Amino acid sequence: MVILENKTAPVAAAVMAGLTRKPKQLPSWLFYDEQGDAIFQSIMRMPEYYPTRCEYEIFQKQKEAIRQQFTAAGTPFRLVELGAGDGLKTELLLKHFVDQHTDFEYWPTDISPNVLAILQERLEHSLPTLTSSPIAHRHEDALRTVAEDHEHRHIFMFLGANIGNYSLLEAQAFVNNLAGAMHAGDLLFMGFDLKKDPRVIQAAYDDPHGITRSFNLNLLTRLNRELGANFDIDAFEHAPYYDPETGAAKSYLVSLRNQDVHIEATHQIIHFNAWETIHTEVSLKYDLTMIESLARKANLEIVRHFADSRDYFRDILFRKP
Ligand code: AVJ
Repeated sequence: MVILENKTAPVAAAVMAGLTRKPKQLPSWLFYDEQGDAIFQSIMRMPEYYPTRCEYEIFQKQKEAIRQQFTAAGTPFRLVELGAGDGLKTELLLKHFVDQHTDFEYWPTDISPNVLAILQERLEHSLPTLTSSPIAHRHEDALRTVAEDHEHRHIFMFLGANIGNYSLLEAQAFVNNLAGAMHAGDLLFMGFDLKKDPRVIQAAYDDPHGITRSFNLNLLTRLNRELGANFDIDAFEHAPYYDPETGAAKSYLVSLRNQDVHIEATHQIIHFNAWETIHTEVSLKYDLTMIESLARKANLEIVRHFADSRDYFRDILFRKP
Protein backbone atom coordinates (compact mmCIF):
# COMPACT_ATOMS: atom_id res chain seq x y z
CA MET A 1 0.00 0.00 0.00
CA VAL A 2 1.09 3.53 -0.75
CA ILE A 3 1.11 6.04 2.07
CA LEU A 4 -1.44 8.70 1.14
CA GLU A 5 -1.68 12.26 2.27
CA ASN A 6 -4.70 12.92 4.48
CA LYS A 7 -6.37 15.06 1.88
CA THR A 8 -6.24 12.46 -0.89
CA ALA A 9 -7.01 9.47 1.35
CA PRO A 10 -10.82 9.82 1.23
CA VAL A 11 -10.69 10.40 -2.54
CA ALA A 12 -8.50 7.33 -3.05
CA ALA A 13 -10.72 5.21 -0.82
CA ALA A 14 -13.87 6.29 -2.68
CA VAL A 15 -12.27 5.59 -6.05
CA MET A 16 -10.85 2.25 -5.01
CA ALA A 17 -14.24 1.09 -3.76
CA GLY A 18 -16.36 2.67 -6.51
CA LEU A 19 -14.42 1.55 -9.56
CA THR A 20 -14.21 -2.07 -8.45
CA ARG A 21 -18.00 -2.27 -8.07
CA LYS A 22 -20.23 -3.65 -10.77
CA PRO A 23 -21.69 -1.49 -12.18
CA LYS A 24 -19.00 1.15 -11.52
CA GLN A 25 -19.95 4.15 -9.44
CA LEU A 26 -18.32 7.24 -7.91
CA PRO A 27 -19.81 9.44 -5.15
CA SER A 28 -21.03 12.86 -6.30
CA TRP A 29 -19.11 14.73 -3.57
CA LEU A 30 -16.06 14.11 -5.76
CA PHE A 31 -17.40 16.81 -8.14
CA TYR A 32 -16.64 19.56 -5.70
CA ASP A 33 -12.97 20.42 -5.99
CA GLU A 34 -12.09 24.06 -6.70
CA GLN A 35 -12.75 23.64 -10.41
CA GLY A 36 -16.00 21.74 -9.76
CA ASP A 37 -17.22 24.46 -7.36
CA ALA A 38 -16.62 27.02 -10.11
CA ILE A 39 -18.42 24.93 -12.75
CA PHE A 40 -21.37 24.47 -10.40
CA GLN A 41 -21.56 28.27 -10.09
CA SER A 42 -21.89 28.41 -13.90
CA ILE A 43 -24.57 25.71 -13.79
CA MET A 44 -26.57 27.85 -11.39
CA ARG A 45 -26.33 30.81 -13.76
CA MET A 46 -27.59 28.99 -16.85
CA PRO A 47 -31.31 29.34 -17.73
CA GLU A 48 -31.92 25.57 -18.02
CA TYR A 49 -30.93 24.97 -14.40
CA TYR A 50 -34.24 26.15 -12.92
CA PRO A 51 -33.91 25.08 -9.21
CA THR A 52 -31.70 28.03 -8.28
CA ARG A 53 -34.07 30.59 -9.77
CA CYS A 54 -37.15 28.88 -8.26
CA GLU A 55 -35.74 29.05 -4.77
CA TYR A 56 -34.55 32.59 -5.38
CA GLU A 57 -38.12 33.56 -6.31
CA ILE A 58 -39.48 31.88 -3.18
CA PHE A 59 -37.03 33.80 -1.01
CA GLN A 60 -37.64 37.08 -2.80
CA LYS A 61 -41.42 36.94 -2.64
CA GLN A 62 -41.90 35.13 0.65
CA LYS A 63 -38.97 36.22 2.79
CA GLU A 64 -41.23 37.97 5.31
CA ALA A 65 -43.56 34.97 5.58
CA ILE A 66 -40.49 32.79 6.18
CA ARG A 67 -39.20 35.21 8.81
CA GLN A 68 -42.60 35.18 10.54
CA GLN A 69 -42.42 31.39 10.80
CA PHE A 70 -38.82 31.40 12.03
CA THR A 71 -39.58 33.98 14.73
CA ALA A 72 -43.04 32.74 15.75
CA ALA A 73 -41.65 31.14 18.91
CA GLY A 74 -40.46 34.58 20.06
CA THR A 75 -36.96 33.47 21.12
CA PRO A 76 -33.57 33.95 19.39
CA PHE A 77 -32.41 31.13 17.13
CA ARG A 78 -29.35 29.60 15.57
CA LEU A 79 -29.68 29.07 11.85
CA VAL A 80 -27.61 26.01 10.93
CA GLU A 81 -27.27 25.69 7.17
CA LEU A 82 -26.05 22.31 5.93
CA GLY A 83 -24.38 22.41 2.52
CA ALA A 84 -24.41 26.21 2.44
CA GLY A 85 -22.32 26.39 -0.75
CA ASP A 86 -21.64 29.93 -1.82
CA GLY A 87 -24.75 31.00 0.07
CA LEU A 88 -25.84 33.57 -2.52
CA LYS A 89 -29.54 32.71 -2.23
CA THR A 90 -29.35 32.37 1.52
CA GLU A 91 -27.87 35.86 1.69
CA LEU A 92 -31.15 37.26 0.42
CA LEU A 93 -32.92 35.75 3.45
CA LEU A 94 -30.13 36.67 5.84
CA LYS A 95 -30.16 40.29 4.68
CA HIS A 96 -33.91 40.51 5.20
CA PHE A 97 -33.62 39.00 8.68
CA VAL A 98 -30.85 41.46 9.59
CA ASP A 99 -32.80 44.42 8.15
CA GLN A 100 -35.76 43.43 10.32
CA HIS A 101 -33.52 43.27 13.42
CA THR A 102 -34.13 39.54 13.83
CA ASP A 103 -32.28 38.04 16.79
CA PHE A 104 -30.33 35.11 15.29
CA GLU A 105 -26.91 33.68 14.49
CA TYR A 106 -25.88 31.99 11.25
CA TRP A 107 -23.86 28.77 11.23
CA PRO A 108 -23.07 27.53 7.74
CA THR A 109 -21.44 24.19 6.99
CA ASP A 110 -20.30 22.71 3.71
CA ILE A 111 -18.21 19.76 2.54
CA SER A 112 -16.07 22.18 0.56
CA PRO A 113 -13.85 24.26 2.90
CA ASN A 114 -13.09 26.32 -0.20
CA VAL A 115 -16.64 27.65 -0.74
CA LEU A 116 -17.14 28.08 3.00
CA ALA A 117 -14.15 30.44 3.19
CA ILE A 118 -15.50 32.43 0.24
CA LEU A 119 -18.93 32.65 1.89
CA GLN A 120 -17.51 33.78 5.23
CA GLU A 121 -15.43 36.49 3.61
CA ARG A 122 -18.37 37.79 1.59
CA LEU A 123 -20.70 37.90 4.61
CA GLU A 124 -18.15 39.89 6.60
CA HIS A 125 -18.43 42.59 3.96
CA SER A 126 -22.10 42.40 3.01
CA LEU A 127 -23.63 41.78 6.46
CA PRO A 128 -21.04 42.97 8.99
CA THR A 129 -23.49 42.96 11.91
CA LEU A 130 -24.43 39.31 11.40
CA THR A 131 -22.89 36.85 13.84
CA SER A 132 -21.74 34.03 11.62
CA SER A 133 -19.26 31.24 12.16
CA PRO A 134 -18.83 28.11 10.07
CA ILE A 135 -19.10 25.33 12.65
CA ALA A 136 -17.95 22.27 10.81
CA HIS A 137 -17.29 20.85 7.41
CA ARG A 138 -19.13 17.63 8.05
CA HIS A 139 -22.86 17.33 8.59
CA GLU A 140 -22.38 14.79 11.36
CA ASP A 141 -20.25 17.22 13.40
CA ALA A 142 -22.85 19.95 12.95
CA LEU A 143 -25.63 17.58 14.06
CA ARG A 144 -23.73 16.51 17.16
CA THR A 145 -23.08 20.13 18.13
CA VAL A 146 -26.78 20.92 17.84
CA ALA A 147 -27.91 17.74 19.63
CA GLU A 148 -25.68 18.54 22.62
CA ASP A 149 -26.82 22.17 22.85
CA HIS A 150 -30.02 22.39 24.89
CA GLU A 151 -29.75 26.14 25.44
CA HIS A 152 -30.49 27.48 21.99
CA ARG A 153 -33.37 27.11 19.62
CA HIS A 154 -32.14 25.71 16.32
CA ILE A 155 -33.39 25.98 12.78
CA PHE A 156 -31.75 23.64 10.29
CA MET A 157 -31.68 24.63 6.63
CA PHE A 158 -30.90 22.25 3.79
CA LEU A 159 -31.68 24.23 0.67
CA GLY A 160 -31.50 23.91 -3.09
CA ALA A 161 -31.94 20.45 -4.49
CA ASN A 162 -29.30 19.06 -2.13
CA ILE A 163 -31.54 16.38 -0.59
CA GLY A 164 -31.88 15.06 -4.15
CA ASN A 165 -28.31 13.76 -4.11
CA TYR A 166 -29.50 11.02 -1.75
CA SER A 167 -31.52 8.01 -2.77
CA LEU A 168 -34.93 7.88 -1.08
CA LEU A 169 -33.57 5.44 1.49
CA GLU A 170 -30.54 7.62 2.22
CA ALA A 171 -32.74 10.72 2.37
CA GLN A 172 -34.93 9.06 4.99
CA ALA A 173 -31.87 8.16 7.08
CA PHE A 174 -30.59 11.72 6.72
CA VAL A 175 -33.90 13.30 7.78
CA ASN A 176 -34.14 10.82 10.66
CA ASN A 177 -30.66 11.92 11.79
CA LEU A 178 -31.62 15.58 11.56
CA ALA A 179 -34.82 14.97 13.49
CA GLY A 180 -32.78 13.09 16.09
CA ALA A 181 -30.55 16.13 16.66
CA MET A 182 -33.53 18.51 16.94
CA HIS A 183 -35.19 19.41 20.23
CA ALA A 184 -38.92 20.00 20.65
CA GLY A 185 -39.93 23.15 18.77
CA ASP A 186 -36.82 23.20 16.56
CA LEU A 187 -37.45 23.72 12.85
CA LEU A 188 -36.14 22.26 9.62
CA PHE A 189 -36.40 24.25 6.39
CA MET A 190 -35.69 22.01 3.42
CA GLY A 191 -35.71 22.45 -0.36
CA PHE A 192 -37.27 19.83 -2.65
CA ASP A 193 -37.10 19.82 -6.41
CA LEU A 194 -40.46 18.45 -7.56
CA LYS A 195 -41.42 16.03 -10.30
CA LYS A 196 -42.48 18.00 -13.37
CA ASP A 197 -42.42 17.88 -17.19
CA PRO A 198 -39.59 15.39 -17.83
CA ARG A 199 -38.28 17.57 -20.68
CA VAL A 200 -37.67 20.43 -18.26
CA ILE A 201 -35.69 18.16 -15.94
CA GLN A 202 -33.75 16.51 -18.76
CA ALA A 203 -32.67 19.93 -20.10
CA ALA A 204 -31.44 21.00 -16.64
CA TYR A 205 -29.00 18.07 -16.51
CA ASP A 206 -28.15 17.92 -20.22
CA ASP A 207 -27.72 21.57 -21.11
CA PRO A 208 -26.88 22.69 -24.67
CA HIS A 209 -23.90 24.75 -23.43
CA GLY A 210 -22.02 21.65 -22.28
CA ILE A 211 -21.57 23.07 -18.79
CA THR A 212 -23.04 20.06 -16.97
CA ARG A 213 -20.98 17.85 -19.27
CA SER A 214 -17.78 19.58 -18.15
CA PHE A 215 -18.96 19.35 -14.52
CA ASN A 216 -19.28 15.57 -14.85
CA LEU A 217 -16.03 15.09 -16.81
CA ASN A 218 -14.11 17.33 -14.38
CA LEU A 219 -14.36 14.47 -11.91
CA LEU A 220 -11.93 12.48 -14.08
CA THR A 221 -9.61 15.47 -14.42
CA ARG A 222 -9.58 15.67 -10.63
CA LEU A 223 -8.62 12.00 -10.34
CA ASN A 224 -5.84 12.49 -12.88
CA ARG A 225 -4.43 15.35 -10.83
CA GLU A 226 -4.98 14.10 -7.29
CA LEU A 227 -4.44 10.38 -7.72
CA GLY A 228 -2.03 10.34 -10.66
CA ALA A 229 -4.63 8.60 -12.84
CA ASN A 230 -4.44 8.66 -16.64
CA PHE A 231 -8.09 8.95 -17.70
CA ASP A 232 -8.29 10.09 -21.32
CA ILE A 233 -11.02 12.72 -20.90
CA ASP A 234 -11.90 12.53 -24.62
CA ALA A 235 -12.61 8.81 -24.27
CA PHE A 236 -15.56 9.38 -21.91
CA GLU A 237 -18.91 11.09 -22.47
CA HIS A 238 -21.49 12.71 -20.17
CA ALA A 239 -24.72 10.65 -20.21
CA PRO A 240 -27.62 12.01 -18.13
CA TYR A 241 -31.00 10.31 -17.95
CA TYR A 242 -34.26 11.15 -16.14
CA ASP A 243 -36.69 8.44 -15.03
CA PRO A 244 -40.11 10.08 -14.53
CA GLU A 245 -41.40 7.04 -12.64
CA THR A 246 -38.92 7.13 -9.75
CA GLY A 247 -38.06 10.82 -10.14
CA ALA A 248 -34.34 9.98 -10.38
CA ALA A 249 -32.21 12.15 -12.67
CA LYS A 250 -29.07 10.05 -13.00
CA SER A 251 -25.74 11.04 -14.49
CA TYR A 252 -23.20 8.67 -15.93
CA LEU A 253 -19.78 8.84 -17.52
CA VAL A 254 -19.72 6.40 -20.42
CA SER A 255 -16.52 4.90 -21.78
CA LEU A 256 -16.42 5.46 -25.54
CA ARG A 257 -14.09 2.52 -26.12
CA ASN A 258 -12.46 -0.51 -24.67
CA GLN A 259 -9.66 0.89 -22.46
CA ASP A 260 -7.49 0.50 -19.37
CA VAL A 261 -6.93 3.31 -16.89
CA HIS A 262 -4.01 3.34 -14.49
CA ILE A 263 -4.45 4.93 -11.07
CA GLU A 264 -1.06 5.50 -9.50
CA ALA A 265 -2.14 6.31 -5.93
CA THR A 266 -4.27 3.20 -5.53
CA HIS A 267 -2.05 0.92 -7.67
CA GLN A 268 -5.06 -0.06 -9.75
CA ILE A 269 -5.53 -0.75 -13.40
CA ILE A 270 -9.22 -0.34 -14.16
CA HIS A 271 -10.62 -1.89 -17.29
CA PHE A 272 -13.52 -0.32 -19.17
CA ASN A 273 -15.44 -2.10 -21.88
CA ALA A 274 -16.78 0.07 -24.67
CA TRP A 275 -19.99 1.81 -23.42
CA GLU A 276 -19.39 0.76 -19.84
CA THR A 277 -20.71 3.31 -17.34
CA ILE A 278 -19.63 5.03 -14.14
CA HIS A 279 -22.70 6.24 -12.24
CA THR A 280 -21.65 9.62 -10.81
CA GLU A 281 -24.81 11.32 -9.50
CA VAL A 282 -28.45 10.95 -8.64
CA SER A 283 -30.67 14.02 -8.34
CA LEU A 284 -33.98 12.80 -7.00
CA LYS A 285 -37.18 14.70 -7.79
CA TYR A 286 -39.97 14.49 -5.22
CA ASP A 287 -43.74 14.39 -5.20
CA LEU A 288 -45.88 15.26 -2.18
CA THR A 289 -46.47 11.65 -1.20
CA MET A 290 -42.72 11.10 -0.94
CA ILE A 291 -42.27 14.27 1.16
CA GLU A 292 -45.14 13.47 3.52
CA SER A 293 -43.81 9.98 4.03
CA LEU A 294 -40.32 11.33 4.83
CA ALA A 295 -41.81 13.61 7.48
CA ARG A 296 -44.09 10.99 8.99
CA LYS A 297 -41.33 8.39 9.36
CA ALA A 298 -39.00 10.94 10.97
CA ASN A 299 -41.78 12.09 13.30
CA LEU A 300 -41.72 15.67 12.02
CA GLU A 301 -44.78 17.87 11.43
CA ILE A 302 -45.13 19.78 8.18
CA VAL A 303 -45.75 23.40 9.16
CA ARG A 304 -45.91 25.06 5.76
CA HIS A 305 -45.01 24.77 2.08
CA PHE A 306 -43.38 27.65 0.20
CA ALA A 307 -43.67 27.14 -3.57
CA ASP A 308 -42.49 29.13 -6.60
CA SER A 309 -45.06 30.42 -9.12
CA ARG A 310 -44.72 27.38 -11.43
CA ASP A 311 -44.67 24.92 -8.50
CA TYR A 312 -41.40 23.45 -9.76
CA PHE A 313 -39.79 23.59 -6.37
CA ARG A 314 -40.77 23.87 -2.72
CA ASP A 315 -39.07 24.89 0.48
CA ILE A 316 -40.89 23.06 3.23
CA LEU A 317 -40.87 23.93 6.90
CA PHE A 318 -40.93 21.01 9.35
CA ARG A 319 -41.23 21.15 13.11
CA LYS A 320 -40.11 18.75 15.79
CA PRO A 321 -43.12 18.18 18.06
C1 AVJ B 1 -25.97 20.62 -5.97
C2 AVJ B 1 -26.92 18.47 -5.83
C3 AVJ B 1 -28.33 20.38 -5.94
O1 AVJ B 1 -28.40 17.77 -8.19
O2 AVJ B 1 -29.22 19.58 -9.03
C4 AVJ B 1 -26.43 20.20 -10.95
C5 AVJ B 1 -25.89 19.28 -8.58
N1 AVJ B 1 -25.55 18.26 -10.84
N2 AVJ B 1 -26.29 19.73 -12.19
C6 AVJ B 1 -28.33 18.97 -8.44
C7 AVJ B 1 -25.97 19.26 -10.08
C8 AVJ B 1 -25.74 18.56 -12.13
C9 AVJ B 1 -27.14 19.76 -7.93
N3 AVJ B 1 -27.08 19.78 -6.44
